[in-house]
Amino acid sequence: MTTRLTDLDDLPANVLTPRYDRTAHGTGILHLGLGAFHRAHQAVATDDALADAGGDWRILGANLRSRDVSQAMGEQDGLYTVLIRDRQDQARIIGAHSAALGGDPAAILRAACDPAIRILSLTVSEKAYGIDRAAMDVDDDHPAVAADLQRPDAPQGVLGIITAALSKRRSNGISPFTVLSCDNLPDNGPLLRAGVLGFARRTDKALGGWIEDEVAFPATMVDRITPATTDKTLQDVRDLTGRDDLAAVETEPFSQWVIEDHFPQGRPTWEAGGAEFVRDVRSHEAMKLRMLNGAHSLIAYAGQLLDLPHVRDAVADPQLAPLILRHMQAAGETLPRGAGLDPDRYARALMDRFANPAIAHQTRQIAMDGTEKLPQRWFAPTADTLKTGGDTRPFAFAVATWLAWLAALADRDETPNDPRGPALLKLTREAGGDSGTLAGSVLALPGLVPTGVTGSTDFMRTVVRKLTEIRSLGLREVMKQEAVA
Ligand code: CS2
Repeated sequence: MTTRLTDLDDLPANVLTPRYDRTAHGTGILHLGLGAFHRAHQAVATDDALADAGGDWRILGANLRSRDVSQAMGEQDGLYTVLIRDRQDQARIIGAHSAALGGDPAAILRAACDPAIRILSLTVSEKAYGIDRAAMDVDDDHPAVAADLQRPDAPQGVLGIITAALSKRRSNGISPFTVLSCDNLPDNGPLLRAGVLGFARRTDKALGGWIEDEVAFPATMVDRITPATTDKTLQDVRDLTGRDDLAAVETEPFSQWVIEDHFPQGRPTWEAGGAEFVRDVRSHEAMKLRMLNGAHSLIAYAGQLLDLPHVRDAVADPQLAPLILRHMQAAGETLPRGAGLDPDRYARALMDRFANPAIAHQTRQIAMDGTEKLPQRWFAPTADTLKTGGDTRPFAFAVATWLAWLAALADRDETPNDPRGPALLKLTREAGGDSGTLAGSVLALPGLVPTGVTGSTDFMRTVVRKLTEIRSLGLREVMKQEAVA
């Protein structure tokens, strides 16, 4: 029987372990969203920073609802393995977490009021924020926001907890923490700031003013492909480390973190883990969201329609691969010039990363939450392309794959895994087989597509034509035509 990972004693020599004395460092970060991505990304950079320059920067990891990971990490003294998938897998044990909380919002709020916490970072996924992005304000209809506005002193959601903690710190004369969103949202810092300010102003006007003056919300671009942990991850970790690890994650070798350098309460030396500190992350973020994530979403829906389970299968498909590249190029055209970006080189690097044979990244996983992801991945670059009179066909094709996937799910009576899933299913059913109605109604969902895009008859016509063709001829046939178009 294998023993559980609970300490760093007698691990095989080729397993990397923390290069610092864990007990010598206090906790300075509260992280919300203890998912695989956080464990494979920010926590690794923090582990490097602790080894590099020390400091009281260990992480208290927290999940708002689920208890599984926090329990597993609790049983493992906060330790877990990152399995870096490459030609040869490498196991690295991360020691950056001092403790983990799960499913206990009151305990999370208490922790957030602790003066030792100087950074509150987040990877909670796009849908958890509850921010109306068009209005740059809190979304009063978001379930967690609505509940927390009723009971602001017993918050359950992201905005409620951050605001309540800042309020307590203010009344107790404690400096605020820096709020660091690490989710794939455009302008994630300013966006979260707008959400917190909106929430605070609804409960306490003076608090809103204080947050506006005192609290930093640096923006970030985060990147590391991190497929969901599977039984194979756990088995491979067991084989490499000789330990059972219920919090193990697997990821690719590449990692990138670009951060706006605005941390009034200090920060770890994350540059030791490869982070780049810049004055403005927006161009990096646009490149990543539109090219990597944009192509990912195309791969997800096309892959689901073509029965390609993994990203690597999609880039190995001779008809789909050129369309993925075409999509990246079209997205690249929308990026600011003179910002030092090299979209062509980035596209080639992405194709290599996507092809990594050791990474089994499921198209099904990426297909989730389309209504939350597609505005920044597809619709913003479409709007920009329309403004400059560029070629929007790659985006229209991508949108048609999404709609065709929704139609395929409706045929099987399946609700899409999306916060607006029930509405999407209803609209798809109501449209019956009519592609025009389907495109018209889904793309008119509030806040999804800029009016400049839905208002373009040319773009909408192309979407409807592609959708009709995909439904009548099948995506494979349409891809052949697209390749020569
Ligand atoms: C993916 C991202 O699931 C998805 O939507 O596009 O999680 C992607 O793998 C990461 O952003 C890569 O950094």
